[in-house]
Amino acid sequence: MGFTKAFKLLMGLAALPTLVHSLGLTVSTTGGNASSPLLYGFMFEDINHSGDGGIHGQLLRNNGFQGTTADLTAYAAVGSVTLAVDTAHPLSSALPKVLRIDVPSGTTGQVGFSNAGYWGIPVKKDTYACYFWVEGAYTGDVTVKLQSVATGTVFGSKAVAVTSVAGTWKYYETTFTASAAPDGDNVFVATVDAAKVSGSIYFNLFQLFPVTYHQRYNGLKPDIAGALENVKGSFLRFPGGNNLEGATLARRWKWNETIGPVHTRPGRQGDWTYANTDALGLLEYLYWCEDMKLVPVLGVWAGLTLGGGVTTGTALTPYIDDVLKEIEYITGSTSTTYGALRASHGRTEPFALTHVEIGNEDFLQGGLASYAARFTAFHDAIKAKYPDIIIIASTDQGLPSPKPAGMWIDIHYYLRPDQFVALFNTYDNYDRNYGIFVGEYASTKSNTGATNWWATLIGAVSEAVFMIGMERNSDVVKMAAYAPLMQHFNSTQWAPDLIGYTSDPSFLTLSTSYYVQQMFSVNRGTTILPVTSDTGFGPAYWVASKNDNTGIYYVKLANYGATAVSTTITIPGTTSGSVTTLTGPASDSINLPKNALVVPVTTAITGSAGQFTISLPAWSVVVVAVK
Ligand SMILES: *[C@@H]1O[C@H](CO)[C@@H](O)[C@H](O)[C@H]1NC(C)=O
Ligand SMILES: *[C@@H]1O[C@H](CO)[C@@H](O)[C@H](O)[C@H]1NC(C)=O
Ligand SMILES: *[C@@H]1O[C@H](CO)[C@@H](O)[C@H](O)[C@H]1NC(C)=O
Ligand SMILES: CC(=O)N[C@H]1CO[C@H](CO)[C@@H](O)[C@@H]1O
Repeated sequence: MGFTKAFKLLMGLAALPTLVHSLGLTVSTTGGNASSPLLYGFMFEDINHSGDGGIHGQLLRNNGFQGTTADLTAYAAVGSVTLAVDTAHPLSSALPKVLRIDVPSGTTGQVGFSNAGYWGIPVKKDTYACYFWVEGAYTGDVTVKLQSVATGTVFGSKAVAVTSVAGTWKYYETTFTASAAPDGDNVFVATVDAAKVSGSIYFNLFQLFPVTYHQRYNGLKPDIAGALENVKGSFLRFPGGNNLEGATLARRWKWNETIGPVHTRPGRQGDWTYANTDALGLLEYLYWCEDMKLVPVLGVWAGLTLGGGVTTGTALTPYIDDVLKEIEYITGSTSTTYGALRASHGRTEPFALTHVEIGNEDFLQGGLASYAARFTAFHDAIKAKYPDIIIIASTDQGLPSPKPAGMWIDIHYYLRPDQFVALFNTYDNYDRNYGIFVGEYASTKSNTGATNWWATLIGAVSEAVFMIGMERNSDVVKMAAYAPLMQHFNSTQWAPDLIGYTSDPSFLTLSTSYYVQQMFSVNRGTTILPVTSDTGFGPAYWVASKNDNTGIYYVKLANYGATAVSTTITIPGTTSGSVTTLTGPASDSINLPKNALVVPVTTAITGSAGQFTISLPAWSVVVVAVK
């Protein structure tokens, strides 16, 4: 950190008046600037098992033996059999490794394998869909079931009659119902009648889904998707993040290998330590956007890898062409090559695509020196074919000079609470000619610099202060997304995150920061209104807006201080509405599984002559909505 920045932070701290206990605000009912309709949304990449094992609905782990080190992770033998990863019986060129079950001659009874899922399998009262491929001579039942590890209780099962032959893979689908398990410590078990197997039987790509969000084939988990839907965000940036880039050129995210039948998707070794199945692929992301009413913000690979150097100059041409193909796959009519390919995957109607981001954090790994040229090459090629698409740079450094008109800039912040508060007015004097996308931000450390493994109340309040600053400037700040979005508590590479979960559905946990995102997103005005106040910003911060369609006025406030602030808000002509308050017992309060200390509380409020008196508790975020 340079001297100037440190000095500014100190000033930010010193300027906090700790003795202010009252605040008077008057909201103008006229004037102001239009707010960005996209302001609040989501950034997604597969990190901490947010995709595989997270929002994606498929519950079995390592089901296609993908990634660089495919082994028997998550599998165990059932009965006196041996399991192996077999490479002599490929299911497809994409999935060359399969599960072989060697059954010694003379074995009888049910034998097969169990799969422990992603640190257990969530078993609810639900209907489960199960798909699998089988090879090897076998005529008999394949019995699938969901079972408790601790007690052996079977929650649901089904016997599927199979006529399998040697040398040919056959595909089966079934559904079965299950009752709810008391916890997440469950396995999926598939068995065959040992007496009917001669030698070995092969399986691959066993898939298990609960009823999915919007009942999509290969869809999302409804509880995690539902928690996200309740934020009512406006956009989804995908597929990364670092996970777009790849450790090497060969390991980058390739759109064309995430589409089509799942057994034709090779998956890849992701950038966050684990293999990605890519069952959550390009089309699934687009359905996710459609079902949640999110504008897709497509990140495209732009030459930078995390460990294998940077591709520049004319060597980029095939990758630029590849992006044009990807955009045609998304937006093209069925008379185009890639639009027709999309139709062959079940989707004839094109999707709208309005925002494309060139790369991710291209200041990393020596990428900055070449970024201006790389950005320009992608920008110009996309604009030539799709002039209406807004092109976003992945960094505010190393940009072309002059910058192309209409481009936007993505900036990321992972900071301490005091640092977010110091950024409150950072966009007040920004160049209005280029839209800003705060594509990732989160309070990740305490003010003493300790890493947070859980989002804290003070962190969430500091994010709210920063968000108030962005909303006041949402004529230039077009979009903002907290990151990362989700974490599986049993395999986390980065914390804190907005939503956490385990295989036990009752562990779904919404962080302190989740509620700030939700409160800000669901209470959105179309016009940001001028406000006059009897005191300056700090420790209280505010922004006012009006939704011109509903007539509702919103005042969002944050108290980044240890003392309550009595606040009087005047909005001429309004009479009543609600006040929603988020606070907790202490500044470092967190939301643990089954023990959320920081949740919003909404109460009715009635004004007198357009005046409302409320309290901003110590360390709180408050939204007043009245008309
Ligand atoms: C509207 O935007 C201008 C900058 O373009 C700014 O000076 C002014 O304060 C904004 N008004 C409100 C109400 O945010
Ligand atoms: C996907 O496209 C890349 C070019 O970006 C190409 O190298 C690769 O072979 C393609 N994969 C498939 C399965 O067609
Ligand atoms: C997963 O994480 C939860 C919450 O921290 C913990 O209670 C549980 O024991 C963990 N399960 C496994 C399999 O590690
Ligand atoms: C801090 C933490 O939870 N780290 C875990 C991240 O996930 C890997 C497995 O993917 C674990 O080995 C780490 O312990």
